[in-house]
Amino acid sequence: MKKRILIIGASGQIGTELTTFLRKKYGNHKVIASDIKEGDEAFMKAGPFEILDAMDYDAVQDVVIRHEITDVYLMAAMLSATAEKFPMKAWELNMNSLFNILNLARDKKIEKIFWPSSIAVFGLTTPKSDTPQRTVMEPSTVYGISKQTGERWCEYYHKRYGVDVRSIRYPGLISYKTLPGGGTTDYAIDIYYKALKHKKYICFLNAETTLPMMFMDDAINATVGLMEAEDRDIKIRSSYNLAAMSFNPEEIAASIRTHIPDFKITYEPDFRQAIADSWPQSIDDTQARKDWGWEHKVSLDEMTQIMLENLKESN
Ligand code: AKB
Repeated sequence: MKKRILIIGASGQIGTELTTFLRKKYGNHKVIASDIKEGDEAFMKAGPFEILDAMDYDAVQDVVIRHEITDVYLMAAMLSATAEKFPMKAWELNMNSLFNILNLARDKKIEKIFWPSSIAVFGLTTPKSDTPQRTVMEPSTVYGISKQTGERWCEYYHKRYGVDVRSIRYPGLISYKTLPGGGTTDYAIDIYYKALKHKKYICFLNAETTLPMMFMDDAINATVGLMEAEDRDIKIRSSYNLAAMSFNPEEIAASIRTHIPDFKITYEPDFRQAIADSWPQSIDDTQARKDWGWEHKVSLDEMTQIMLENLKESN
């Protein structure tokens, strides 16, 4: 098979697990990991690794040509909370990296793109529960604005230049292998670390903040599933709604208490509360399930068990 994959942002939370998954599937030498910084040594040694700035068009093109890349997964981005602190940097990174890849595909230097969008594309005027695939979208965060704009450009490049671009609106993603950085949903990872270490957690969102979430294995299966789907089955070229579970901090704390009965959670909401309040509570992903057979597997309680078991072992 001619397929050769480049992952940009491979040392990040999603990139690390995606790289490992794709290397197992296609062979180590067929998956080129890249990031602006070096990652875990074992991970970098397992297959080809390039230091790469996603905003540097010439550098990205050079890696694409040298490694005869066919598919690119662009996982580099500045997430919601950090983006509020550095609005222009976030806009530059999130948009320029996308244009670099879209333009390489337009010029037929690569065949297929995966680009992650987010539930952050929705805003205060969007219906909060079972948010439909197509609805009002008035994002109020820099990150959300960049993702919504990105979605429009993806659809435009598909319609105008025939670019095969595929995308998912990720909910909050929970994993134990690599820490996330700068997101609003990150509390749902940190809480497991603190539960094991201190049996208490101070949450930066309030008790009732329900948000859509997903365990990383489901997210990786969805990502690769979408990339492997037949072209004719992909009906959405902006980005697909995707859902697994929704919970608030009180509910995840209750799930942790089934393993650590004296675990305590307290609340000190900060600027991230307003970001979370602008996002949906649950997502309708009927279209993804119908078009390319998406199915999630992991529930909140199953995820709690996996998280606690694995974090206990690694500590
Ligand atoms: C964030 O919290 O910024 C991300 C996201 C929902 O896209 N996890």
